[in-house]
Amino acid sequence: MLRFLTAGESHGKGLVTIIDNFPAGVKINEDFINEKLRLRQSGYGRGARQKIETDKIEFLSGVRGGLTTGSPISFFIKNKDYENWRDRMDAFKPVQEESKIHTPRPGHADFAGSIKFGLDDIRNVLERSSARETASRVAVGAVCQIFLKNFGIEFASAVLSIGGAGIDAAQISALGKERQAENGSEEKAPSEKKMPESNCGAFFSSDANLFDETIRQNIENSELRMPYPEHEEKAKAFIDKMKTEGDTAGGLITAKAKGVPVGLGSFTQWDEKLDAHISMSVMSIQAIKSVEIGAGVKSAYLKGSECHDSIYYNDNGDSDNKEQRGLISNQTPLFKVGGGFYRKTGNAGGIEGGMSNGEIISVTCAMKPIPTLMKPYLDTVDLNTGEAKKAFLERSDVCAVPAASIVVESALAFSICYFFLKKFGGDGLAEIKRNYDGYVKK
Ligand code: EPS
Repeated sequence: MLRFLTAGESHGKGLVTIIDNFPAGVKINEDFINEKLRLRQSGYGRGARQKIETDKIEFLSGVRGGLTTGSPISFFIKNKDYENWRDRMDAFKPVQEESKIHTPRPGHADFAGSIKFGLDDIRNVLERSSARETASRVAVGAVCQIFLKNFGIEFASAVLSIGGAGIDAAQISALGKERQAENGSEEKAPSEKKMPESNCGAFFSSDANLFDETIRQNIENSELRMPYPEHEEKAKAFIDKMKTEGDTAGGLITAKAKGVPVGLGSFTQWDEKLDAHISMSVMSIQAIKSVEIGAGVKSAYLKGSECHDSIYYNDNGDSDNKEQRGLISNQTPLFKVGGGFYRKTGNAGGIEGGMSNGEIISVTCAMKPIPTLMKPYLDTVDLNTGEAKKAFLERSDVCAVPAASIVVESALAFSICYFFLKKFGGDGLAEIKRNYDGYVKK
């Protein structure tokens, strides 16, 4: 079973990660991993900390001569900022009373974490609960992506909106109104607001094909990792406004996987379901508050006849559309299992009955605004005295939604890799390739 563990504090020496049960013989591309780490550090609205750090992976074990050995992979990502925190983060120096924090920030792990562990300094909680840990997860996801590339599986992610600026939320309310009108409970919504019939996204999502070259370039060139440049200005203006006001911004993120063969995950047990695993991977990312697969919440508003993705078959296997939908990878001419079968819509998000169905896997999630604010807006209480206080102010980001999109993509890659290895087994790449070929080829 593929698994990983992370350790490390935000202002400690660095992050340590162990990946266990990763197959041997996989060629590791350090540049690919470091590029993902760089992307996670970037984005409009990031704070001063990212000017200090230049995250780079340092393998400690499990990779030799550029190839994985099958032994546990461990790696280190250094915190350069540790130099500025040496005294406060030292393993043995006594913690100064006056440096201790007793006022939990609402929305952070501070409150429950301090009470749960019986800690009299919130720093012990915030250091570990910090989203700094996501650097580890991005590196894990990048290693998984490197492996899955051998089977033509690709990943993409984007930011759909920030503070409501971006993909229009009116779509869903219009659909809801239309349904109410049909039920006789409300006036009919204007017809121009009707939802598109086929929709590959969730609640607020769009049909954006993140694997389309133009969209891919747009995301790459966007400081917010947004697929449509016209949304960027409004979103940036919102971030600027939040910065001026000492406030923070959240947003919506989507991540997709293309080329995933039919049958990853299983319908046979609740904890074997691919969508359940993806949801846990994504929901466990700091500040994520919702996870949707495919049409997600929107499914509640669709009729059965509109919601489910009809099944089609094309015998010759080389239809243009099939390439687009990810049924055929560059390396595998035709997936016999799932191969000629295709859908025209993606409301299931590529998962039915907890299993991949050969379509693009699509996940959308909401990130809340970061709970560390630059102005004392939020009320809190001193944990020692019960006294009413304002939440403490600490350097942070105004918006980390673009960074989080890379983390979500990585979380998705881990879940897909987990089930891929479960299905195709094997300790080394060559063995896994044989298993895979036996399943997908004629
Ligand atoms: C974070 C607060 C900020 C972020 C940090 C997460 O750090 P600092 O307190 O040093 O300014 O920059 O994220 C990272 C360091 C990172 O690499 O993503 C928090 O409180 O969660």
